[in-house]
Amino acid sequence: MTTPVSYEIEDGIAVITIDNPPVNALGHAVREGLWQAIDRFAGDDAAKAALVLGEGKLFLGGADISEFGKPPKEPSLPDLVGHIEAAPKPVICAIQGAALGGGLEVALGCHYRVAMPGAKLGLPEVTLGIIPGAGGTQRLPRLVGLKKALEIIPAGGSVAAEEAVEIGLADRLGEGAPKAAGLAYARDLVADGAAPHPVGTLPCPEADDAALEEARAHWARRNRGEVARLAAIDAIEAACARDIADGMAEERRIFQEMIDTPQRAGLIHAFFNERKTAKLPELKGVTPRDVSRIGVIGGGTMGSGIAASALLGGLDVTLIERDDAAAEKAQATVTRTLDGAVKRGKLAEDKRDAILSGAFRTATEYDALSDADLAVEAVFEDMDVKTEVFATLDRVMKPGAVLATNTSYLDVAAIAATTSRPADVIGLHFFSPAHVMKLLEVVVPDTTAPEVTATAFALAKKMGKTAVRAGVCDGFIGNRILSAYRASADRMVLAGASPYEVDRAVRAFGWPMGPYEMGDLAGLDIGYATRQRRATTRDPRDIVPTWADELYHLGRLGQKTGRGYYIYEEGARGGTEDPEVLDLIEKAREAQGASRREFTEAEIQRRYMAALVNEAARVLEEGIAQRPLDIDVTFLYGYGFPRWRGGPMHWADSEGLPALLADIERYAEEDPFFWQPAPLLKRLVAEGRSFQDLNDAQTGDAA
Ligand code: T1G
Repeated sequence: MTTPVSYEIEDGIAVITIDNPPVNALGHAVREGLWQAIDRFAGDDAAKAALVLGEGKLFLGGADISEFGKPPKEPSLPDLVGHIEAAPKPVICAIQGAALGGGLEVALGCHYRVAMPGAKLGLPEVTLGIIPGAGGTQRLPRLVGLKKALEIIPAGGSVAAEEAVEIGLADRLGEGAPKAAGLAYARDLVADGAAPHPVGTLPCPEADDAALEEARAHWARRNRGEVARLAAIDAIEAACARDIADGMAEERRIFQEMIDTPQRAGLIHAFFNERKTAKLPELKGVTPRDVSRIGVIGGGTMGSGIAASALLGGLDVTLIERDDAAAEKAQATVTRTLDGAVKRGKLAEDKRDAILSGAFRTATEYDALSDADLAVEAVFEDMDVKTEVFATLDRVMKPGAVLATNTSYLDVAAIAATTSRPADVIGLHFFSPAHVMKLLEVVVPDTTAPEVTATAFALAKKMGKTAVRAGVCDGFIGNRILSAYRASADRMVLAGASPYEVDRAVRAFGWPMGPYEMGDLAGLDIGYATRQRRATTRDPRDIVPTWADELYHLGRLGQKTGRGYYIYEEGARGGTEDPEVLDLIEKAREAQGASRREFTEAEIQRRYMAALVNEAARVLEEGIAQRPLDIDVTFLYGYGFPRWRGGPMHWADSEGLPALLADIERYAEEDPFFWQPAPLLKRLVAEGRSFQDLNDAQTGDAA
């Protein structure tokens, strides 16, 4: 097998090129090849300096994550970085695209660094539940100082090439191709008689206890429960008091601790699975249709958000509203969103102007969509309204155009059946705010053509969305499962828990907020409307949170009315508990003859998650989700499930399905209607299998 590391001499410079597609990950063969290339350079009198390059779109994508958890193979990455740093002659690297994690640590082992415009230099390790483990926590602070290192490393962040030069992380901003820029710099250094400049021997950064404590407090609050970010701060602190060898030893100790944590397993699970949702057997070899011009019907919150998200993804957008006033309102909303992107540095001003003057327009006539490749409607959630919109789209849009609905629960198959082209109809369920939330549920009726599904996934990628394939049912994957664990909360409240205890327990588990805070945020009228919609088909054995209906009738709709489950004072952060709500719930319990008991935080968490997993097993069984990983990614990207737990299905596996099933069977003794154990869960336990086994079985033959 050819080595992924080549060595050639050009004008007295040893050019060492790493070519390990797709991201030049520093797997064993690369580490071995790089080690040997440095040895060859050290003994090569024809080489006055060395230039390290990464072939392709980026320099180095970091350690090979797929090697984690496997027996390490020498040379280790920290040893390799030390080997580069110890070279007797200057080693330069030129960084294009990205130098991430171990990739940046290799660059820090080099004596000089050229950063090409557009490149990002970062240490994302904490997002994988580990810390930089090849000297990043020791060398970066020596180069850029403690404060800047505390900004970058615990955030898993990166800096652009220009900033890298400003802060001293890179020595020069390159021009043209990375190799030419690197060679030019190497020649200059040789001409100047520059000596090797080992970063590791630079003085320790000045300690600053206040900055360290501020960073610890920030990350403990912002990413509650995560350990790696705090561990990274400990490693950075070590750099302030120890020489490089001692500091590296401390970093290694902490790194090994993190490698063994369930959080590392969860975050790596998330990393690989978010890249698998688009790998569907049904799409193998299927070519998506080209989509560059889309229509959005409806300029309300969702429609404007979808339009803005598509514009930010480089698409041409025509937004249809019913009249000029509504169109102007939508125009203003989209403009405000793009202005926000400019303010946050996510969009250049001139790009915003070009979008607003060229790529975006509103219209009140559907004929404006005659050459659109795809249209997505985000009109009122009513089947008659949707049917009328689709009839018009069916009439005006060109053959081969995709007709999509953003409905969050209506039957997409039924909508498709009202058109002359059901094979071109699909569901694109965006989450609000659509220009922020990454999740997109691609809802696929049986009538949809595979290339239309492939087109939806290609559109999602263009829009920077993570798409998950969902089947047709009420609520698809996420909202259907949400309604189950939401109902488990109501059952606990009816049985004696306060909504405030439930919210606290759910937050302590790692969710961003509890179900009652979430209800107040979204508006309690939404829950009320859903209960009304389902009232005619509700099973008489089911419970009704009558207190929630009472809150609605009292006009207590949540944050938007200042009162819901909580009281929201003007300018106060969050809501305060309300004894009146507890009285109201007590009356509801009495009216339903419910007896009261205490709930511990652990039991609330367990029941909440058991309800989620039990319904998820049904969703899998029915094929609404094809793999457990699709459910994991749905909850990571659409519902704020704590990423360091990997996803609810990964959590269930780590808890053990037998214990989870035993709990559900015990709950079923008191409430057989709600706690019916899902047949798939029983089958997996009987067969000694896990949800991960289902993932492995499915993705084996994926695209
Ligand atoms: N190791 C192994 N596989 C990787 C990988 C990596 N580091 N990075 C990407 N892949 C795979 C990915 O799974 C996908 O596989 C394919 O490459 C294309 O990825 C000691 C220990 C570099 C910005 O965290 O951020 O260094 O699905 O679709 O959009 O301190 O990949 O095709 O089979 O994402 O062009 C630190 C992680 C590791 C960077 C490119 N490095 N990667 O984005 O491609 S820990 C990272 C990324 C570390 C040291 C520690 C992105 C990218 P498949 P992609 P992309």
